[in-house]
Amino acid sequence: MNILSAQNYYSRYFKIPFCRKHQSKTQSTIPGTVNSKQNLVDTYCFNLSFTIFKFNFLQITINHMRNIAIISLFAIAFLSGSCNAQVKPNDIAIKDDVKNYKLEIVASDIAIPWGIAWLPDGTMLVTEKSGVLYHIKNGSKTEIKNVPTVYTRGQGGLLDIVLHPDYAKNGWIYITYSSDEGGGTGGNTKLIRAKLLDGSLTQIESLYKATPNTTKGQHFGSRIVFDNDGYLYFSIGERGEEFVNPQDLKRDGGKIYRLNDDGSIPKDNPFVGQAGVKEAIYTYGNRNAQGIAKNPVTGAIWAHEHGPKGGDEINIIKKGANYGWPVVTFGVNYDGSQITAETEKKGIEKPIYYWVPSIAPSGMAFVTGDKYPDWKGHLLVGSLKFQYLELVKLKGNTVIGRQKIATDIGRLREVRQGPDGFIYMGVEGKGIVKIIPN
Ligand SMILES: [Ca+2]
Repeated sequence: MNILSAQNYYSRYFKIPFCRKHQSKTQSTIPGTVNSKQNLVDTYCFNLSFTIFKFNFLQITINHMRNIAIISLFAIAFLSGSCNAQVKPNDIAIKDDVKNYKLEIVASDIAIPWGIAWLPDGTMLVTEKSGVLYHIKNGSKTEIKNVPTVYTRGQGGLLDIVLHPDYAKNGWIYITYSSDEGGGTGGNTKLIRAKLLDGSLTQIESLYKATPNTTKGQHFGSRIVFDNDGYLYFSIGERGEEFVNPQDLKRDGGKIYRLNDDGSIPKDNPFVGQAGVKEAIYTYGNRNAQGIAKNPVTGAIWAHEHGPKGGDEINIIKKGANYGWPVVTFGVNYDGSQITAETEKKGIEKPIYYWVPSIAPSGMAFVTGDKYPDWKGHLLVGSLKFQYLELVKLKGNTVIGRQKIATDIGRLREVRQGPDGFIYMGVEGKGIVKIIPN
């Protein structure tokens, strides 16, 4: 390990204020942002390291020098203050699990249960990321046939599933997945609708396919929700191209889209009529939304999104709004380097809440009904990283409390309230877990 690689190594774990302040802010293609790939630690940091390097070299052998240099760099990091942990000022402390419930596995052995939807007979449809759509009845799983082939790479695969609000009348089921359809190698997120007949998907209609295909494995989204007026919203992440996609309305990715239920574009979508834009876009600057839900009180669409390191957000989705990625963020790059110094900017919608450190949110549900009196009217968000369900307590549109539920359950991918009023979680490696209050 040489000095520079040691420096990179410890910078993953430690932030050094005097280094960060002197980072050379090479401008990216987007005004007001810094291209993370071009972040350069300035000569002040390097010279300091190099001085230690020389000092060591004069006194010890080359073998020892390498080790001492690394130790010295860690010592600098330590002496420069305990500035390594990301801290959110005045954050709402998360309360411990009260455990006034039991957990019951209602469908077991599902690797990555991505989305859950209930048929009118109370049985469940569950997407498994690798491309299997399960029909679950009384705990037993049957694979639905004729599911489109998914492009499984990285975070891509078979994603969300939602029934049409008038499913009982029209039978439409909506599914998002990553698809290699169209030109170019790789894949991108696609939305279809289909009907279910004799255990098989039929009448499959393609409603939207993001372009271009890419072999990048990041940030496909995706979640689907209908609002009270019958419009369909779905998310596509920025596909690992943060400086290319989310702020460009002519490109897919880093957006939340709004369509009519047949895939046509609503005439009042915010960017309709603008030359070259993707007219299905409803909001932009969204990094990677893997939780969307309709607020049962206001009817508004809420979404959370993965931030970079720190800075996962909850946003209320407003027509035509820019949610800022990567122009503003509360997070930093995974290596600790700065993306932008800005956390807010005129014309950019602020999150109603953000998490530092990131919880890696997936799945989102509002609690209604009377099964869980303490949770009613509040929001549930799954955490992949910390492996619990977070109860986000609300007063109107303001977050006023946080509480852990199902602590240490595993990577929590999906949470929905079933038509029976119970909360169901999709947990990686476990399956579908029901929360039964005591
Ligand atoms: Ca934002």
